[in-house]
Amino acid sequence: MRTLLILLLTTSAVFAQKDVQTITIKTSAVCDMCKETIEKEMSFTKGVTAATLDVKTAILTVSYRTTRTDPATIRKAVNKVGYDADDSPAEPKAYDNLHHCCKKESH
Ligand SMILES: [Cu+2]
Repeated sequence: MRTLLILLLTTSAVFAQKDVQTITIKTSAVCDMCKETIEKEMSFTKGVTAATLDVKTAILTVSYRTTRTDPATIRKAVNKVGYDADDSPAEPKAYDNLHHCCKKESH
């Protein structure tokens, strides 16, 4: 009986992990402020379980629940705060509102 219970718990843990995917997205972030903006937005994005942006490479690593969201939606969320995400361009209005040091043209 006990063995069965452990087996059941182990199986559900595997299923839970299967549900989570990790992707990397190339963004147009340039500084720590961008990092903060994007990571904060990711923390509010439905289905995202973890997000880290590497400022040096501008690569955002996102873990998300496949049952709740998808890469296209995550890229859109990045675009919404003013940054490019892979081939998906930043929303012009959001980009205009970025701090001048966060604009890719200033670098
Ligand atoms: Cu910035």
